[in-house]
Amino acid sequence: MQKKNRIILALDVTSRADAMRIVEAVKGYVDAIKINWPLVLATGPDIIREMSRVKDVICDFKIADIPNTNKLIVEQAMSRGASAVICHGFTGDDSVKACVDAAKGQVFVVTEMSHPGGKQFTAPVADKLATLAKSAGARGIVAPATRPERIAALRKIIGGLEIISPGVGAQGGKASDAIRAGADYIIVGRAIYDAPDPGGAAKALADEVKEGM
Ligand code: O7M
Repeated sequence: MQKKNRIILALDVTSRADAMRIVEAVKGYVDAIKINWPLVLATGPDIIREMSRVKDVICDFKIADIPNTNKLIVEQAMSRGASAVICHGFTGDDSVKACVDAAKGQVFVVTEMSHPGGKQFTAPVADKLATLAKSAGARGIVAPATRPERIAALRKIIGGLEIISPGVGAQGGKASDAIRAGADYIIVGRAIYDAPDPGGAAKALADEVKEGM
């Protein structure tokens, strides 16, 4: 994934037409497309291949199962052209390792989640989840743009691993704050795809990211 604009588009729309329209409008301003269940369930798994022809695709299936099931899910995603996958870490090191092996290291592990409820169960164990991501050989972690101070704290634990950070815009986080705190990429959905001018919104965020650097 090219580190140019440092924006990952969260393409949480539910039709192929909307997906194509948004991607066409913003492809010059984002480095990757994150695909989650809403788009895959609405359009079918071949959307992964289709989007991978335009940009690197991160499959955000928040994989959280026993090692064998995790491996099967990751293999399906990677065989359709995904460049990376996202898994949960609370399942334990064997389950995360199964993802890492199946994705040849291209795994991001969720730590503290960005929404208010993320404070309830994920925040108290986020440091341990980050440590696990590192020891399992993951590529990076997911950390909250809604709490930039947590990005900075988690950065100290993971060293040179990558941080991708959701929560900018609709959830209240600021792109420049997340980047300044140590995020490599911000993940943005509604602030781009719900904007009247998605291309303009993505460009404005790309400009704001530069401010944070
Ligand atoms: O910008 P939004 O709020 O419209 O979308 C944010 C995206 O990031 C959406 O796809 C969420 O599923 C995802 N996300 C979070 O919002 N918070 C988290 O803590 C973790 C994720 C995520 O990407 O996990 C991998």
